[in-house]
Amino acid sequence: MISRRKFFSKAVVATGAAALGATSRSVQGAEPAKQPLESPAQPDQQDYAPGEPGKDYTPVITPNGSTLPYKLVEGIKVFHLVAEEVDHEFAPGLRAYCWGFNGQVHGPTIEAVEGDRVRIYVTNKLPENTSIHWHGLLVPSGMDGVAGLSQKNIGPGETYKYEFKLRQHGTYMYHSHSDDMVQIALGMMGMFIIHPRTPTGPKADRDFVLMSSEWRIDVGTRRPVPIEMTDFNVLTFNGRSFPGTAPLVAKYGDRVRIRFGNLSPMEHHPIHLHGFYWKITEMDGLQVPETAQQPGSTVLVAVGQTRTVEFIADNPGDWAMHCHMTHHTMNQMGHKAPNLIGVRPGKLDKKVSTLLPGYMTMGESGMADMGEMGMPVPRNSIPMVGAPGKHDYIDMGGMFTIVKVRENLTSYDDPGWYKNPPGTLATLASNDELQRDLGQIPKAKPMDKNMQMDHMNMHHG
Ligand SMILES: [Cu+2]
Repeated sequence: MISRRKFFSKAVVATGAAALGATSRSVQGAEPAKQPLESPAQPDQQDYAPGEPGKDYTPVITPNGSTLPYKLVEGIKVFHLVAEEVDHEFAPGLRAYCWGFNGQVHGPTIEAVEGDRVRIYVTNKLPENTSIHWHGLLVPSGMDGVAGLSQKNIGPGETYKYEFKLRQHGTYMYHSHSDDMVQIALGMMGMFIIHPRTPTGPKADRDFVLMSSEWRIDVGTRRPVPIEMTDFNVLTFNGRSFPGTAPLVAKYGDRVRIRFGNLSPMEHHPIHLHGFYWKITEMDGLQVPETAQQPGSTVLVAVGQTRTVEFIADNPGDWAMHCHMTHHTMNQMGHKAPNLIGVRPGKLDKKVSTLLPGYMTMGESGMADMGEMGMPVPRNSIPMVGAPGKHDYIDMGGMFTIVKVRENLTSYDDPGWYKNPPGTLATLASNDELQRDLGQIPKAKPMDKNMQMDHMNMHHG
């Protein structure tokens, strides 16, 4: 950070001076510093040439999204966000009228360089007031975007102008800060990436941006419910639910950076990656010193937080990356169904079907096959839907995507499914192998529904 660096160096000098005088002063007690500390919120006077993509930074990749273009006007980067209703597809089969920016849900990623001066016009095409907050950015108070507190509301049809200098670098966000509950539930948010003016550390070969959110969209309807507090049924990365999420493709050996942001209305998301360990290099946009970077394969991204991770793609394959809350890797489902695991439906289906043609008791032996059965679903809904995978049906949805790492890639287009080298794929065990290694062939009669009931009774009685 440009001005923070200055701030810290002066702070060190001040602390050193205080330490020298400490012996005499400690008797009388510490005196407050008389010289005001330089605040990082003071404007940085130094001028920088506008950072250029490809020269000053490698642009980020927003899967299923885009980067907001800018225009240079007298050395200032000029952006234009248009807040508007968008007919948005979450995954094939589910569309809803959301609120986003420039025809997209979420809004396009804003990308710039530390030291750049940006001017951002916000046009409001919504039927109500709005305003935009630059989440994590150090801006003058009047540019902070909290309607009523920092500025007037942007009325329907109006265009407001924000302008400030970027005096930090890292992963940030922007979102509506007027009628927040409604506008965030309807999707009014995006990522704001600021590249360092003087990069340090290894350069990322693949630099991805993933924003998490959650929605309540009742089956068969086309409007997210903004008053929902707990029962979200559509979970998204960059506004898309699996199988609508684009894979993150990397070459073997690439340094991969993923910048997670979470502006879900209510919930935190522990994002887990299979096949690799990463290090958390940034928290809320601030660089973590290398010696303090936490290693792991799951990162909790709380509402309002950003977390940036980096890893080397040294493990070829198709790797799941998803929120580890199991209800967050499901698509639309109600949570008011009775627990039918182990229940004997007996003749129930037949009896009910005389009243409700096509009725079927669901869930008595698990719920994994509901998507695969291709059961007729209400129009415009993706209840329990996953997608066909290479080996079988993938019965996950929601906040789920695939990291695809390949040797000998010629482009970063989706390379299709991974071809498992011989001997590296779990397969059905042969009788010879079982006899050799276990000394027996396990009796593998699946649990009968009636047996399952008796089994449960045995445990409880
Ligand atoms: Cu989650």
